[in-house]
Amino acid sequence: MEKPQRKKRILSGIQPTGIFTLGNYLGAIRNWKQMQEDYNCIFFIADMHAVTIRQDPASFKKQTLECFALLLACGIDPEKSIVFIQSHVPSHSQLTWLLNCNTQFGELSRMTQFKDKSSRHSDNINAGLFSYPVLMAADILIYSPDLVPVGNDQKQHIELTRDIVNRFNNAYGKTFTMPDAYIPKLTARVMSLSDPTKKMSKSADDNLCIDILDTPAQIIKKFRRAVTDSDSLVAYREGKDGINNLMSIYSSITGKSFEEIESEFDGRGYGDFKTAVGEAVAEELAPIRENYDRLMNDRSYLKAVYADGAKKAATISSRVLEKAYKRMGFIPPEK
Ligand code: ATP
Ligand code: LTN
Repeated sequence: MEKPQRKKRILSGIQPTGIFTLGNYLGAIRNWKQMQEDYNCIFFIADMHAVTIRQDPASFKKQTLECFALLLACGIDPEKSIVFIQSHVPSHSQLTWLLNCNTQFGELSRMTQFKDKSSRHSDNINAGLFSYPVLMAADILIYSPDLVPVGNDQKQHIELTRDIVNRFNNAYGKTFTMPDAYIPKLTARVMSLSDPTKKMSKSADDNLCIDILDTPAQIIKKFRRAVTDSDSLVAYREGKDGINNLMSIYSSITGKSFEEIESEFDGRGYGDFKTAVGEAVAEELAPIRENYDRLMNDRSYLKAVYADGAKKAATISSRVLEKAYKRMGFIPPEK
């Protein structure tokens, strides 16, 4: 008889730096939801990553809980997946130190996210911001996942994680398994509606950013104001960044191909198209708002879910952590 294949393990995280955007949803969370059916999944709120940018303690605390509830509201199901808050599982920080000592200054200096964030926050270029990718490598490696679903912007960090695996395993013997990035094609990058050359980002100051808790009227209004080019052809072409972005969003929500969208809006101009995209997005997001309101009214349920998630995550992660300490030659504590 054939041996049943082990389900592959998936791991990913998201920062509680604001209410999730349509970019987070289409680029990440919606795919996570689907993956729960075929993989063993581990998802967490990356609160320790969020403090690499200065956070106001009261709003950070509030936002972390809101983001946790939002993950569940988007369909991440604690019966199927392990869901927790990163700072509740100390092995993440413990492994980070070991990996910090096995990562080079030069390679961290080349990270584009560091360059970008340090120029945007030049008053607070802290050591945590610099070693952000090392914490991310630790998040990944303590769970030995097969795949790490992320948007395109995180690809460089996964490549660094892979380099760390090679270096560590060569120096100390096989300790970590090699993870692979898993990047969805169509919505790897949802662009900003006010500047379609920049990615839609929850921490950017962008009044057309679509929050997944926006009301249908707010969503439609923002799409109607989306920046496009000056002709009127709904078609996916080089140089039409705004329209290309709207087409990708519409396609990923409705499942229609670019050709189908082009013929649907043939001769109808941008106004109709923008409204249609806004309506499709509003309809997709409406149930999430309802779930979210319900969950936020049940704090004790939320607490029970994150406590259970952290317990399971701690059990899995302690094995790899102990192995890493041992391989590097630390004396194990007496039990
Ligand atoms: P911040 O603005 O705080 O840097 P962010 O909005 O970029 O945050 P993250 O928490 O860094 O979001 O990312 C969570 C997940 O969402 C990641 O997998 C990331 O690649 C994905 N993601 C973020 N923005 C987009 C986007 N515009 N399009 C597609 N995927 C995205
Ligand atoms: N850095 C990621 C969030 C994140 C993550 C991770 C994603 C933190 N740790 C581990 C995948 C695996 C981001 O900003 N999107």
